[in-house]
Amino acid sequence: MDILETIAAIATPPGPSARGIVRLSGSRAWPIAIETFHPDRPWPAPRYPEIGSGKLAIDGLTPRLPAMVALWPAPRTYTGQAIAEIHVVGSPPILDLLLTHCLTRGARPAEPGEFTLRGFLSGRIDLTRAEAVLGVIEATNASQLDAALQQLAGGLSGPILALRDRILDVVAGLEASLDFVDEPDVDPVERSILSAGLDEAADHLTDLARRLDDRNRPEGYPRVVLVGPPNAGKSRLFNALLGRDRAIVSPMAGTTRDYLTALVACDGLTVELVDTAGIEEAADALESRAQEHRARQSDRADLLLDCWPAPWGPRPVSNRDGRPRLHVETRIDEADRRVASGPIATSSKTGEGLAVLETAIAEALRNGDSGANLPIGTAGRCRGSLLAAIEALRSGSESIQIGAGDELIAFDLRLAVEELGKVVGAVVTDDILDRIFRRFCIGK
Ligand SMILES: Nc1nc2c(ncn2[C@@H]2O[C@H](COP(=O)(O)OP(=O)(O)OP(=O)(O)O)[C@@H](O)[C@H]2O)c(=O)[nH]1
Ligand SMILES: [Mg+2]
Repeated sequence: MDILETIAAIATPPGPSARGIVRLSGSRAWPIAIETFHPDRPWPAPRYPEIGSGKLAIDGLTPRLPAMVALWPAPRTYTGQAIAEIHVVGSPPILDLLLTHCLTRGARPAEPGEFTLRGFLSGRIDLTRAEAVLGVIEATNASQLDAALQQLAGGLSGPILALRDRILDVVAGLEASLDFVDEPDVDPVERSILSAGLDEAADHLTDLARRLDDRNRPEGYPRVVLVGPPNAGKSRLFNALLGRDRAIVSPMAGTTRDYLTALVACDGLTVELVDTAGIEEAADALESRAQEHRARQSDRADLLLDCWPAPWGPRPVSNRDGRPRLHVETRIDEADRRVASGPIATSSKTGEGLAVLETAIAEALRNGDSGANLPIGTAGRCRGSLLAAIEALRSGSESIQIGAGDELIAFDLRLAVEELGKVVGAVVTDDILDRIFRRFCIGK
């Protein structure tokens, strides 16, 4: 891939739309774009970002369609190179003609993510921001979009870069003292301060890694898991929230054995709803498998819906494990009288309370640690590096405490610096580049 070649791509999504855009980046971007249209007014190539309007003038297209050309000079652009955009009516055959026109005049088709890759290679954006761009494009709900936008604004790379800088300073200090063999190693007071600092940094990163773990699911939706005793009406509630009969419902206790998942929209938030087996003592191997499934699902839940049927009377006090949960009263149409306060009261038969439940789910998830959200791609890529950095920092701190020599400490810290560098993209391997940019769409 030669990044000095001029590239072109249709930058708007496939299919007809009100407006379509062909984007070009590289030294020939401006001349090629200017050639595609007759400006309404004489238009000398500008030195500042500028937009000109006119009529499209390309081979094979007789009607003179209105077009707009926008030009941005290098280097303060998304790619760091000269960029041009041609805006026309978003008709796929016209966009194809326009792109072909650009390709016959010296541009080549852009690879997926190549615009963003150029931005990264020219130092305009760091890797976590490139991923944030991807996160914005791929966001399927408001909270994912928030996370991506926050990262785009430097949410993740800022603090890690600062931490990495501080460790680099320490390494530089240690290595400088290595050059003076006569001088003693760092004195004991300084050592204990240093060791505490490293531990603190490791704690901070551990917290970050934990939050990454929470976010690192391929599908990326918050998981809402139905739990409760057998016959509580979990499966029927699952169906009711889903709007169709997926799960088997029966008056027999222990109906659900496997767990079922489905995507459900709750108040504008897409969640993965999970139906599980009722909580009970397992009498045989099959039941104990069902309980294992249930336990694993509730361990991975972002929110538990703890179901208890209203006709059964007051709910026994359950021991709380600190997980976010909503108490849901079920089957209230069968109860003689409504429980006065507390849980959300629902009936899957009449539909009562379902809207309230949906709003409560969305609210609980939105109030959860939203600040900790990270785009999913970043989470997956960074996890290994963060764990390696944490280990290196802890080992560095230990070396200090047992009075190891400066070289050893410096070695650990260098390792931490390198791993943190991978997270923010200061140290980049081909493997990382490939993993990130392969997921982009063409034109971005
Ligand atoms: N009247 C009424 N019956 C309900 C309601 N919800 C569930 N039921 C009935 O209660 C029984 C048990 O419902 P399920 O949804 O299978 O219960 P479950 O919690 O999934 O039970 P297990 O899978 O065995 O753990 C079935 O006969 C349902 O028809 C409700 O809101 N109103
Ligand atoms: Mg069930």
